[in-house]
Amino acid sequence: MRKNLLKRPIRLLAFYGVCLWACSFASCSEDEGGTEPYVLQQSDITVDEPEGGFTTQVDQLLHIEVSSVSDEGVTYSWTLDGETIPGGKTLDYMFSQGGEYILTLTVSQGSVSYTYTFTVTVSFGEVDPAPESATPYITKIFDYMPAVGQFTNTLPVYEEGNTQNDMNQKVLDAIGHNNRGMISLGGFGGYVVLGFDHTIENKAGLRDFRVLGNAFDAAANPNPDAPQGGSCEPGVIMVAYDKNKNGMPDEDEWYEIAGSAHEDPAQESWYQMAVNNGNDVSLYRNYEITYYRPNETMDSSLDVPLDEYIRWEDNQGHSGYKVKNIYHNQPYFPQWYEGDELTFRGTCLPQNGIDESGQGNYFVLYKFRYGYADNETNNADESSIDIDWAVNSKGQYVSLPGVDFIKIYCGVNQENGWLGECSTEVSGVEDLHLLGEEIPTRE
Ligand SMILES: [Ca+2]
Ligand SMILES: [Ca+2]
Ligand SMILES: [Ca+2]
Repeated sequence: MRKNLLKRPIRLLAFYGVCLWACSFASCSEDEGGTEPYVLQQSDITVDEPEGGFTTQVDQLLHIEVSSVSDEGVTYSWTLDGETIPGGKTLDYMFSQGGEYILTLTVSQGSVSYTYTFTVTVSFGEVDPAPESATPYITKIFDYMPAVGQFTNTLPVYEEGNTQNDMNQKVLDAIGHNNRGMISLGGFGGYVVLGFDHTIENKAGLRDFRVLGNAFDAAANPNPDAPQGGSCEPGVIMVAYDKNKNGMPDEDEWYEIAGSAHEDPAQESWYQMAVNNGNDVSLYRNYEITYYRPNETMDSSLDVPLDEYIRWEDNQGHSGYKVKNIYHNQPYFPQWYEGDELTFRGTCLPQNGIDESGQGNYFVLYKFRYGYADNETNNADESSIDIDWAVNSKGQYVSLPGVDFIKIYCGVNQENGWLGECSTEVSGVEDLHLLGEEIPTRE
């Protein structure tokens, strides 16, 4: 109590002091009985925007200063792609991802408010040249987690007690350094994250790297009019440029290669055939699937085929079971993973498998036009990728200067009878520039 009583006169004195100070330095219009109070006009606000909009680089500050006729009762606020960001009459903002952004300034005075819209293009710096010692092949495996599949725990082989690190090493032994072994990613979402001893440069007009798989064309498709297909088990490819140079792929460094179905699934030559076959031909951009660990009795059961083996649910309201087939008897759930549920996220591609025999004995997995792993034979140009096809989460091309890390995940959720689930295989990745191969990009 006593404290408050003492404080009040001091506060009042301070208040009058500020008023006296303010009136002696600023124009006190009421005292002078002169000018009208300031009213904000749209044209009173100016921002010096370069022709073509603002440009900046990732992880560098974009600095914008607003000029005004008066700031009397005026407030400034900003949004980026519709989300509020901090800032006032000056804006300092750092973008972590490349792309095009819509920046909006709102200037308000009481109930009056005006908006001003700008574009910002965020690009990347220059890439470091590859050192003399650089090899064109995979030198690091950061992570490997296959989804449920008939080759899971066998490609590579899981042995009792193996850890995640052990499995990563086995993957490197298989597909690193031009060893050209083979790993399977299992069903939808199963992935591998790999790296190199240098940055794969994005050369203009050229494809930059090739992903090796085991796709092949059908030798005896009973459907004579069918387009190219056979065993095409497309993996979606993600790429990361190590912009912060920490030698690791960080969350905000990833972009997805927009393959042909990303562009338009209906353009695939087999699209109508797949529709007629009852396939789900949608492309789901934020697909999520969860696989549930089966009980041990099922894992060890020799009573195959086991139709209700591993339950899955997705975020599109679908669910089902992965089948244990008669050819592969090991557990199909990754054995070094400790949880009871395994969730994967990504872009889910149209189902491309069709039983062309009509009796369940000749499945053809049709070929997407471009931009995926394990979708085209290894010697065909379409097994190679132009880094310029990388897009951000808004689907905008981001013009990466190069790529340090690649993630490949199985892109289709489909069971194909006796053939089993669609599962991407990977046997290597090659830097085309270090190999001296010049493959033009698509028109
Ligand atoms: Ca390129
Ligand atoms: Ca990084
Ligand atoms: Ca394959």
